[in-house]
Amino acid sequence: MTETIRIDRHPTWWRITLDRPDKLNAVTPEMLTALLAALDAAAAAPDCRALLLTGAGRGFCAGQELGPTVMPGPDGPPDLEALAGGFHHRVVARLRALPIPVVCAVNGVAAGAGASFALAADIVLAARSASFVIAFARIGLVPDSGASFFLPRLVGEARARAMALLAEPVGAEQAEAWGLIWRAVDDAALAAEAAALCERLAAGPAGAYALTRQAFAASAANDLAAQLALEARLQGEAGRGADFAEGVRAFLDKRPPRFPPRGA
Ligand code: T3D
Repeated sequence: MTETIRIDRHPTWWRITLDRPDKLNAVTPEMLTALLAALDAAAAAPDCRALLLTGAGRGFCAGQELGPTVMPGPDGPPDLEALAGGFHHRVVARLRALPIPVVCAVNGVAAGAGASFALAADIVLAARSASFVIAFARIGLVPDSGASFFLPRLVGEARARAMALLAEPVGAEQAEAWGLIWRAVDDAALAAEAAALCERLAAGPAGAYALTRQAFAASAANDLAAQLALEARLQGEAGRGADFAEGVRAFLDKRPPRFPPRGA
């Protein structure tokens, strides 16, 4: 079987690279199956305290492969509901449910579901030459893989709707200015900056990070009262955790904290 993703296991964090560079890493069911398995493995590996998602070659990910999977067959048109639900949307849900921080290094164009995958990360860095194309309308589809969820929350309705309806590329610097991503960086610096970010996150409070992700996940649906109640519950849990004990001890000792392993 052709490898469609690469996994680099660093001592405290993993990098997953989408690896079909000749097709700008357009995704296939085979590739998304491999990606789902890699995400599960990262979630289960206690040493993996941060995850980096990036692409090989000059693109990050050109979305669904426009090929046999989405062409009409002898039985009629493709079942895109099943394709989205069975693959793309499971990836987005899994990325959001991971107990570790996710960094995305967008090394080139991120189009369609590729843009959605990037926006599902906690922290998105992009090379200055990279762009985001909400490409679905170009081929007569609707934004999916979370695009219609992430975009209005990140950049507001006006920009989200124009991005989806016009499907024009938005460059990395514009994306940063709009709040679509965390930061645009020089192309040559992207890999090193993303690695440094993962090293830093991997040295952070893993338990508190997992709870923080839970808080953000819930905030999209909660009103303020519900979110305050959730924060109180999560803070109670954090307060009983080893991260907090070490964080306070380190502060009082005037030294950097040495946070315990995941799950401690
Ligand atoms: O059920 C469901 O959920 C359905 C799935 C929906 C999710 C989606 O993602 S729908 C959106 C699918 N993606 C697209 O529509 C984007 C298609 N690609 C493009 O528009 C352009 O390639 C880009 C804007 C991304 C980049 O343009 P450019 O000029 O830099 O590169 P290029 O020359 O167009 O592409 C380079 C190669 O990659 C080329 O192959 P070749 O001719 O050199 O052999 C091109 O065909 C290939 N490629 C790019 N994107 C795809 C692709 N091949 C298959 N599928 C692609 N999506």
